[in-house]
Amino acid sequence: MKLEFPKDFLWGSATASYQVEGAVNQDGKGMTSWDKYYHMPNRKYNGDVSTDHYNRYKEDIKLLSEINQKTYRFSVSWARIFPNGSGEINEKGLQFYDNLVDELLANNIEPNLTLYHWDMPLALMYKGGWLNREVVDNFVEYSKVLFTHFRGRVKLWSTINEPASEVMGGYIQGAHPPLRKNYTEALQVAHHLNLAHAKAVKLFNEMNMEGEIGIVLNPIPIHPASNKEEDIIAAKRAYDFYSDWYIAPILAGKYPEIMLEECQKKYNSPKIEPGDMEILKGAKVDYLGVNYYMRRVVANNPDSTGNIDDCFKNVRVKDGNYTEWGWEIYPEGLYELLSRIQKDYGKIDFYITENGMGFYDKVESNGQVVDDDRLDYIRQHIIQIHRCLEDGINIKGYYVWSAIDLLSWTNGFEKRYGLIRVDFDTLERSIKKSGRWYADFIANNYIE
Ligand code: BGP
Repeated sequence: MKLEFPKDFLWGSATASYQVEGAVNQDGKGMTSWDKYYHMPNRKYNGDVSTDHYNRYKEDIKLLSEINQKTYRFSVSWARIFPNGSGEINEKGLQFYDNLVDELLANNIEPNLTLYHWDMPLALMYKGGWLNREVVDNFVEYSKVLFTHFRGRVKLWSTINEPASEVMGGYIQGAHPPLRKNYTEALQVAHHLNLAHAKAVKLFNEMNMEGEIGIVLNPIPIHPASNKEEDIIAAKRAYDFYSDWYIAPILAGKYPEIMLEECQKKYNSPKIEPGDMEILKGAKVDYLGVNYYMRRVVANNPDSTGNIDDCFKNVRVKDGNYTEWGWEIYPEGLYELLSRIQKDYGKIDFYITENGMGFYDKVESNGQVVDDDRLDYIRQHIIQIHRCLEDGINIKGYYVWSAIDLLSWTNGFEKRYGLIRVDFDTLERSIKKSGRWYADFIANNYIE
């Protein structure tokens, strides 16, 4: 059967500043939280050079054009614009993104700019990072500079990438900077991220910016491990914790009630100041960006310590299809997730802002990467997008993670995602089989 897609559907791919740019000390950039983190003892890799996209962006955009990308999602490094997080602007930093955006436009590739993809200026992290409410205003100041500068040239804007990961990684698991494990802080950080997002959206609207603004979330569809009531309850709580805690404030200006009550009782957090919920309610997004990688299957955890994310545990599915990194390949989850969001909150436009799978790529003797698994992963998810569209779920674009091989936050350079391969010894680029396949698919705009 031939599955056709709307003519104006935006097919593309994504990266993020710290993961591709390298050039960490070039042209006046300030230090970021990740620069500091990767230079702590016993770190095996860092983003000092990465793909050196900062100096090779022209070559990269040429390759993106060769594989027919209609859009490219990237993030701006806040510390390139404000080396100290706020105050004086670094013109050379702005110049880099000027060049990048102009080069994309010259190649007919629609830029999708994410304001914040985790690389917080170190100066702000020393002030307390997202735990400090003042940083919300610093974010708005930074957003204003970019809105003003790119008005008319950038039409697709995302405020923040995956607040959930920032909260979980940085403040619950202690695996990302600032390496905290504290629920009270985590919940407060989540609230501040929502405020920062909402205030930036408000500013965007007040400035009568052309185009669309949204946020990028990573909600996860959750399945109970069995039909037992305790597992069904566990799945519900897991969905609140991983997904709805972040969706509800964006789409409805509220927090899921049961979880909010529990958190305020247990952790005395988040502290919500008068007027905050009105700010969240007033920030209507033009779209919801969804990063989708996998589902979770959870069971009740009988050994729970009583913490909010401890009453359920992840379960590996028998006969499930897992990658080398233990991520379950479950394309139907994308359809299930978007259907659920639309059912809960009504009709909204979506972009799939990230979707892809990390593998140890094998390079053939002729230098080619024949990544049939990745190709199939992308294909299966595109089929689910078609299913959504047929069902009245309005997805306007899709971004493969990632455009080019890059640094994986906790897996370094071994876990590859790119449509374009990078040899990290020589920094040479080459298009993988998945990239060629995606290019043909985009040219045809249908799957058979
Ligand atoms: C998302 C992030 C991306 C990217 C991706 C893959 O959560 O937004 O930046 O890293 O996950 O994750 P990983 O590199 O850990 O496999």
